[in-house]
Amino acid sequence: MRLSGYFLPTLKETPSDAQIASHRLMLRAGMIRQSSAGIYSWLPLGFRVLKRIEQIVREEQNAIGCHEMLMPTIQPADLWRESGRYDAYGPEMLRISDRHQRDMLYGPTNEEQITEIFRSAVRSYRHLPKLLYHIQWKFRDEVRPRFGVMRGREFLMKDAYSFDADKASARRSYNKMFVSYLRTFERLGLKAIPMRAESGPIGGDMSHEFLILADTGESEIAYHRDFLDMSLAERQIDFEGDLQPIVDDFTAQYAATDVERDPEAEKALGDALITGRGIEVGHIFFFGTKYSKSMDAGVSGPDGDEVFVEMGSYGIGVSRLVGAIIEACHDEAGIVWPESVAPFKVGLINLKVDDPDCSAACEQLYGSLGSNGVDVLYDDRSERPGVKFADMDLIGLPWQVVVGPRGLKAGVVELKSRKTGEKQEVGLESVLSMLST
Ligand code: 5CA
Repeated sequence: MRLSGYFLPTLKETPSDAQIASHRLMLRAGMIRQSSAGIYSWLPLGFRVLKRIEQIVREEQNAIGCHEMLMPTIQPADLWRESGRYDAYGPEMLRISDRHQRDMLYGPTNEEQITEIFRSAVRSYRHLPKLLYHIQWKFRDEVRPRFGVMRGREFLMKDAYSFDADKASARRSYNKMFVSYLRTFERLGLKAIPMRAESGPIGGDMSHEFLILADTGESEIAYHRDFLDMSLAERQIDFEGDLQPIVDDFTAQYAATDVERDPEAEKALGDALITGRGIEVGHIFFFGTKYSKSMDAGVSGPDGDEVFVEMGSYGIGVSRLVGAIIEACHDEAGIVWPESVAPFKVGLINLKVDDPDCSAACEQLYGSLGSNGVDVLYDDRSERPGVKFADMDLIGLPWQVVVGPRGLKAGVVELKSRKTGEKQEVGLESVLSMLST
């Protein structure tokens, strides 16, 4: 992408209404624009990151045999009357009526809708288990939308739903999702800790939240320090095998949020206890037959008797993750994207666009990196070097390649890692091979 023709409206001033770093940086880096409280437009740079995150989430859902579909944003109120949640949900639900005065709503989540689809299509335990998901916009009329996309009113969620014939099988579905979440967050470059959580308006008796550590997080958390060194790392995972040992590993130690915290258990931990704040990036629930009973979603069991299906639901805050990753990955100069979600891998800076040698070298690098499948943002604007450096640091691409007349005479360009700040002079050929891996 050539920056001269791109739409990247960066801001020099720090927006005064943005209270936390990620919100400020997303506005300054030209990633989002507010439309109204808690509702945002995604500009090209922000949209690229959103899509990268969405894709990682998608790949990890597909890897456990969860099938992607797409349900609408607008749902009929009658479905929610069946489960009893139309009244229970309260003012967070955006209620609308159509031209025939039919009550509709903008979905805050999709348990009712997926249960309706399931009950009309699956009649026998032989077709279970089933795992389905979609990545779709939600609306919750939050009392206090704040921190940009972190607590929006309109936000993008991946929500998955599991259907099983009995509790043991439902536990296997829950475990698949649990381990898949660990993998997803690791791929996103985040340290996410699974914590015992409250199930709130979704309901149910087993629930874990996945939180990343950040001082600006909205949840108060307490956990055993062992979590800091835990990861799946290179562990080979067989999703069709027994995942309970992995789930046990990650739930053996104390970790809880807000009301689930247990003062006794915390006292016993002594020095091993860490308390702080975190951002909830995922939440999984097992709620058994709560919706299948109220909505009459049954299948015939092995002995011919009708059984209500055991269900769970599993959310990831895709748009919240954009902010959460920035909270975890930034410095005073701007964002520092993990490579897995960066909008472009490389920022190519032409220090002197009116110098034919500089431009020729940049064009050549831009072309060859592109043909090697590397995403490059090429700063071909006629701006001062200081402006170019500052913008490139602000938008946080993992690698910067700086091409200037002096270096070129010696056949070298400068390669800078945004994360470490380390700079090295490298030949044109080697920079190509170094960045093409
Ligand atoms: N139906 C269940 C799971 S599919 C559900 O709705 N769970 S939830 O309420 O916990 O939301 C799932 C995830 O969406 C949360 O973990 C959080 O990361 C994200 N989320 C929730 N509310 C907001 C919001 N107002 N703004 C941005 N992200 C949000």
